[in-house]
Amino acid sequence: MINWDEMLLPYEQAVSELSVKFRSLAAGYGALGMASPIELVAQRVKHPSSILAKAKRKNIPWDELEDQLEDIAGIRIICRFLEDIDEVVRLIKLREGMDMTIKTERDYLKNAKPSGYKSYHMIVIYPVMCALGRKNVTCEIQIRTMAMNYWSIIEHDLQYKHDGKIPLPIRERLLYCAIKSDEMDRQFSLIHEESGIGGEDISVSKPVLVDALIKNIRILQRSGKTAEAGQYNMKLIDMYDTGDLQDFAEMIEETNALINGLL
Ligand code: 0O2
Repeated sequence: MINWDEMLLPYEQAVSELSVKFRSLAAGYGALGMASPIELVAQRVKHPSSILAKAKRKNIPWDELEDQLEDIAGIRIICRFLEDIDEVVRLIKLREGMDMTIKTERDYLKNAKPSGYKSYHMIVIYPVMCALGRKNVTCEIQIRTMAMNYWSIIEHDLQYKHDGKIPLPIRERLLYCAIKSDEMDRQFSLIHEESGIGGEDISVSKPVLVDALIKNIRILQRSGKTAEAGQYNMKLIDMYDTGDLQDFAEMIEETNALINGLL
């Protein structure tokens, strides 16, 4: 008799902890004005009905469920660009021995599934200390682009709707979509490379810089540097329409220097 609450507890904790870790990592890039290779992080623990269905499909005995089903805990890392996938894989490998062990990797980017499915999978062992004690949780990390994710979510829903037997005409159209999605990923990669934005965050825009400058002005105001704060406020208003990104970046640097002088 399986006690589902007890069995799934460490898996729930593992996906919660891992999501926080990957989201924090992504936020760190943003805080430094750098482009994060991680766009989104999703987590899920497989529902008991899916666990039972998969165990049945793969002939896994009930008492070997946890040893043989490697994706009860699942983390999905969504990237903007194809090249970000390699970076995320590299970052995960750096964690080896730190907070996880990598068990296996499956590269469905180089070798797409016959369905057209593309993704990079890593099976990791992640130790948790939960209410029931310590447990090494096996977790599947899927890394893919937004385009791959879009395709796979729709295809996955169709698998369910058709009980795993998607009619041939739909499968053909899905394959066509997978090819188009692949083309889109490659075009975005080229645009990314050609625009020469390197490691900078392409979402850095005038509103982002203006907000950063106002944040600095407020720090100066609160620290008693009211004259300097007033001066930069006026400069900001004067240049709001005509200033370019470089002008705002320079003002941020100048105000950063003033703030550093306060410390
Ligand atoms: P769910 O509902 O997402 O959890 P295998 O029998 O060897 O092909 P295995 O051993 O589970 O499958 O490993 P694999 O192939 O790496 O697949 C693990 C997960 O990858 C799947 O879990 C899916 O999430 C995803 N996946 C694999 N192939 C496909 C595909 O063709 N289409 C889509 N949309 N997703 C896929 P589950 O348990 O199948 O599904």
